[in-house]
Order: sequence, then structure tokens, then C-alpha cells
Amino acid sequence: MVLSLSRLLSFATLLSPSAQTVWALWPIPASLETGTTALMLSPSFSIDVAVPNIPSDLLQAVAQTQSYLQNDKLGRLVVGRGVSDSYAIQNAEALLSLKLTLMEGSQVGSISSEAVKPLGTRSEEYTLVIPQDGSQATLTANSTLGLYRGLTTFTQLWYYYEGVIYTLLSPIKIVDEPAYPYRGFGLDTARNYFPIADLTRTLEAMSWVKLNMFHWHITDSQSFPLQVSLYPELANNGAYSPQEVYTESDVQYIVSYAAARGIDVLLEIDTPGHTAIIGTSYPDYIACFDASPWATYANEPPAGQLRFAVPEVVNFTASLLSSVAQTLMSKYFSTGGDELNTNCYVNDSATQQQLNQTGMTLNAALDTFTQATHGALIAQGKTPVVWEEMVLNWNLTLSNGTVVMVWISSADAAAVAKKGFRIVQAPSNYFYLDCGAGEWIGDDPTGNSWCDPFKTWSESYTFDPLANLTETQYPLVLGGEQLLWTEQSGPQNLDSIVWPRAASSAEIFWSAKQPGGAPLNVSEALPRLQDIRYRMVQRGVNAIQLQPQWCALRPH
Ligand code: CP6
Repeated sequence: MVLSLSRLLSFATLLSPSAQTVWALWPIPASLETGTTALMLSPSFSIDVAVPNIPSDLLQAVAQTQSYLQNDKLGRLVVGRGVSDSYAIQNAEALLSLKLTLMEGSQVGSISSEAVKPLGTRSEEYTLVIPQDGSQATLTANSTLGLYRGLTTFTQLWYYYEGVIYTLLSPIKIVDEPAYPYRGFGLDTARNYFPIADLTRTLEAMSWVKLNMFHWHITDSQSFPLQVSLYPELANNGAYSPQEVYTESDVQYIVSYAAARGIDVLLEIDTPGHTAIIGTSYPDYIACFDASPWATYANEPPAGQLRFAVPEVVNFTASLLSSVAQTLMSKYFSTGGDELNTNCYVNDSATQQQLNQTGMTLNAALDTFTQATHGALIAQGKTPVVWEEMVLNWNLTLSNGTVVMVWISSADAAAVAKKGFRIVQAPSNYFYLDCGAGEWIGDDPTGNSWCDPFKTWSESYTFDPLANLTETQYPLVLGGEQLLWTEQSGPQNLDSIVWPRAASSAEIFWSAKQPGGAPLNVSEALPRLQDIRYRMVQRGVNAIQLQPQWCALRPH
């Protein structure tokens, strides 16, 4: 059976319920041909890496693949599989090996080096062929990163039943590539701190659904957990405790850990707003520091923003950002730029004095600040990333390559595209795993704002990356991400608030090439998402239930 994705839906309706759900792939590949023959994984199954000078991260990925194949035990909880398949399974041929090769003419590099190349130049495509007679399966790609993506898919083809690891789909041919180059997950580690083990577990889970950008919002007004060797006071005075710090070696560890799993780290030091904590080290650099009432000056307490009109602050910020950015492999660095509150500067004498002296408006001073901070990053070969307000509210002079993150509303992408900037889709009304803009309902009896923060995976899943854009603007969409702001989250609920919901956008940006988000369909996706959720649990990630277990045991 040949399944072209655009016809997946109509095909699915023709299939019996159990046949309809026998694949547990997430995200769904660009093209998929499957049979109906059972094949088991031989107990002596091996992976043959026919790649010269095998990079160590590829070797590690192969070992990890073997371990997942042996330990996933994805069995009876999967819709439509299990007992009725036992006869077919027991008579199945055994697959002895999977051979990994690079296409002729490919450069042999590590997964890590491919993962941090500029977006649009990373080779993630692969072809996976599994014959039904148990002779060798083959995985070919243009890069080790492509092989890595193929290995990830390979692990998702196998189930477990009474000691046998099997698939019912052979022969299989998968030719796959992502629809979008940027497929991210964003995490705020400033409102609450997350130990390194939580970050590595999150990165692993990201890799299982082929997410490739970790947007690390590492600092904010409440804490500065990032150790910066040029400015050690920032973390000394700004971290919640000496234990709740990301040292330079921690950051390097996370960057390498991510890269080995095909993930690039986009670090964000949010400026000039969301910076109050810097005032504990450099009181002269922060306007309206801890001013009261905070709500006049900031969206969250404490108030305090960089005095961006002051030349010394401009120099400090450019130096801070570039000293951090230069230690990172990524081509991208986010300077933030969201939620700047102008009340903060109205009565700020240092700012007003500077504006009077230069005859500049606040907006012009912000332009100067941004050109200086971005200029320092660009001089290092980095591409700046900013939140949408820098373009839509402040109309700043940004370099053409700047990447703009849309967050306030999915309607805002069109205005950013109109200005010609590349876009990362992170609209809060679809993708915030906590409260989004416009979802705040009111104040509770103690005067605290509250919202109903839970968006189901299927709500996020209906997002169309190309909505409101013209065909000529489509190439501006690099992809997108779901995010977790952590005012009300911590290590205790990280897995459960993120997974499996963040897998929703992972599939949108890997599989939904056409306008309208086609060919994605919520009811077709649910059993597959249930499967990847179950795999996550098997692999140690505390992903939440999507439905009663009854639904998995009783296909319908
Ligand atoms: N923190 C930072 C936040 C938010 C943003 N930036 C945010 C704003 C509104 C909502 C949710 C999150 N908490 N630094 C906006 C990008 Cl509703």
C-alpha cells in the first residue's frame, strides 16, 4: 500500500480500525509505503555503520537506538495491536541487521556539527527501507544528522509482544524530510530553576519527535542563573541560590548534549525589559528598579528595565551578550525585546537626562541600543533573534537576517512578513503550554490574575504555519515552537506540562507542508500520539495521559 500523505485521511477511512492505527510514527514521515507482513527483530539484530571514521555522536546514537529497541516494550497498550497478531508474529521472518550508509558525495561530519549549521542548510532527510524477507534493512542519508533522524523513525516501527519485538508493516519504505527547518521547544529557567538532569531529559524527549531547536530563555527579571565569567556578580547576586546556577561548563554540557541529538541551542538573554535582577549587581543600569506599584512598570513583579538610552548601559549589554554568545556553537542568539514598558522611563532621571542631552526620542535610543547589541553579535557571525514587538511596536532598524518570533497572536505573522523578516511561529494562543495572551480571565479574590492555562494538544495541532500569509511570504516561515514559561512550573511538573503536548508542534513543523496544515488530522493523529506518549513513559519521561487506557485496549 502506498500512502501519499495528502491522501492519508481518505485512505484511513477505508481501512479496518486496527489496520488504520498500526503505525506509531511521530512525526508522520513525508512519504510512507508499508505492507502488512509481520517481521520480527532478530535477537541478534545489529546495526552496521558503514560510514568512514564514524563520529562518536553517531556511535552513541546507534547504541541508544539498540537500547530503545530492547527496552521500549511498546505492546498491548497500543491501539489495535497485540493478541490477535500473535500467529503472524510467531511465523515472522527475523530482521538481522540495519545498514547505515551516507549517499555518495556526502561529507562525513558529526551529528553535532550538522545540527548547529544555519537553518535551511542542515541535512535532515533520510531513506529507510525494510524488506519483508528479513534480509538487510538500509538507512541512507546525506549526513549523519539524516541518519540520526532515520534511526529515530526506526525505533518507532517496533512493538513488543511476549518477548518478541516485531512490526506488522513490512515491507517498509520511508522517504522523509522536514517541512520546516526550525522545530523548537522553549523553556524559561529564570522564573523557576531546572536542574541539568531535567534539561537533558527534555532534550532527549525533544529528539524522539525530531525537534531541533532548544530555545533557552535563561534569564529574566526574577533571577539570573547564568554564570558569565566577565560579569560574575550577575549570577552571584542574581541566582536564587549558589546551587541554582548554570555554570559555563553546564551550558557547554547542555549545548553538546543537545547537538549530539540533532538539537541547536538558541540562548536568550532578554533585553532591555525582563532585566530587573541586573539591578542587584548594577543598580545604575536599571530604571524603575523594584518600583511600586509594580503593575505600572512591568507585567510581573519586580519592576526594572535596562536604561538603554545610557551609553554605558549600551556598552555593558553589548559586551554581556557577545561574551556569552561567543562561547556557543549556535549561529543564533536571542536578545529578547518583548514587553518593554515605557512608564518605567517617564520619571527616570538618567534616561530623561540622556534623551534631553542628545535630543533623541526613546524610540530612537532603543534603535541605537539594538543596533549596538545586534552589531556585536553580527560581528561574531551570529544571527540575532527577537520577539515581535521590536518590529511591530518599535519599528526598529534590524538587519535583514534577523529572525522574529511571533508570540502575541497568530494574526501577527502577516505584519512581520510584510516587513520581510523571517518568522518563528510561537503564538501564545496556540503554543504556550501555560497561559497565553488574552487567556487571562480576571483576578481571584486575593487580587491575583488567573487564567485557565491548559490548551489540549489538539488545539495546538490545528495551527496552520502559513495562515494569513501570501505564497511569496511562505518561505519566510522558518518553523515554530511551543514554550513553557515557568511562573507556575518547576521540576515537579516539567514532564507532565510539556509532554506529550509539545509533540503537537513537532509534527506540525515536520509534516505539514501545505497551507491549511494539511495533511494533519486530529483523529488520525491521536492513536499515534498515544503511542509516542507511551514510548516517552517507557523511556523515563513522565508524559501525561491523553485518554482513558480503555481506548487503547479497545480500538474503535
Ligand atoms: N516572560 C517573558 C513571559 C512572557 C513573555 N516574555 C509571557 C507574556 C504573556 C503571556 C505569557 C508569557 N512570561 N520573558 C512574552 C514573550 Cl500570556
